[in-house]
Amino acid sequence: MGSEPIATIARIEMLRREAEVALDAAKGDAALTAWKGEWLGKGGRITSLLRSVGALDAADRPAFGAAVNAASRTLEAAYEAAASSRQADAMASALAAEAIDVTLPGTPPPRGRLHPSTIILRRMLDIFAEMGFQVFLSREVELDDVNFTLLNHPPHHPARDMQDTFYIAGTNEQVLLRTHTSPGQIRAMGAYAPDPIRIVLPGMVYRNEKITPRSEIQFTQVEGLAVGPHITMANLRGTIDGFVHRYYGPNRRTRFRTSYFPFTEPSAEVDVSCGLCDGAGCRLCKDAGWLEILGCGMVHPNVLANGGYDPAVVSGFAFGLGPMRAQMMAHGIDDIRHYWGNDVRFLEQFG
Ligand code: FA5
Repeated sequence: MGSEPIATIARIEMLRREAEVALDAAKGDAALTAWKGEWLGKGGRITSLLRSVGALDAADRPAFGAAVNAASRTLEAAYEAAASSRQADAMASALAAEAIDVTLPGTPPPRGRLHPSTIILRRMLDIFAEMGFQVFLSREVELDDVNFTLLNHPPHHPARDMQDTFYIAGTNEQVLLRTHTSPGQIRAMGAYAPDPIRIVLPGMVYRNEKITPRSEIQFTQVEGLAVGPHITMANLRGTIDGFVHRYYGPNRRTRFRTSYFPFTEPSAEVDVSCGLCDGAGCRLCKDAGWLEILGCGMVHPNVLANGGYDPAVVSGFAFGLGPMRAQMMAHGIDDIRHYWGNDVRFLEQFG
């Protein structure tokens, strides 16, 4: 009778060793879970040994039970050790796989830049600042009176048709989007009179006209205005030449052609010699040898009076430039619609 439990206890030992060998071979979470079910689960091979305890002599039962429990605890501990080493391995390989090298250069986000129309405006303002002109900002939504009447366009005067106008609805055509920066002359005179003025006035203007490769309905202008005693056409010419030589280069020539603007008398349009052919005629200047860059003139006495000055005491000159057209010439931009087209392939080429 005494030999049976010993043989049975030896069997427990054998099973335990078999289980340990199987545990060694169990690689990965699924194999470990399967091992636990096979050996230590409810119907597992070690656990079910306890069921055979009833077949033993009562005297042998405690030793047998204790041996099964001891084997079970040993295997449980071995399992825990294997499972936690498996977890540590999994963690280590996950960390290795997801490791980030913080010393690698990052992917830079695309940088914003100034719009070409802003770049050219600022460049021109820099030049005029160098020549002693201050910047004066005026409103884009204007009174018809200031945009036209005070600039010497009487009501119904045909000169009003030179600039097609966007009126603000419901204002009986009394309020509009300024068609040029010249109404800023009236605003500046109102702010400065009777003191002398030397300003440039940049900004957006609007015209209700057909959009073509050369003409937009929204574009920028830079207005210049000087008012004071003894200001002459020679001062205007010197200022324009000073600007042209700084902006286009010292070898470029200017040409004044008589013109008409209601708010200047006399009036002129200024051409600059073509930078590509130097006056000989080419594709850029359409064989003219010259490129038109601005309108200008001596401020009309009526306008000086409307601005609060005495035209018997002071005189003035004014000019109006189109920076976008100047930039188009300089960069060979063949279509003004690129400016507001929002195509980054165009915009990225500037700045
Ligand atoms: C004027 O607007 C006058 N106020 C200029 C002026 C000021 C004259 C002070 C005398 C004294 P004009 O309509 O020519 O003039 O426009 C001036 C410049 O704006 C043009 O030389 C051109 O470069 C630009 N421009 C005119 N119309 C357009 C347009 N539709 N699209 C883009 N640029 C334009």
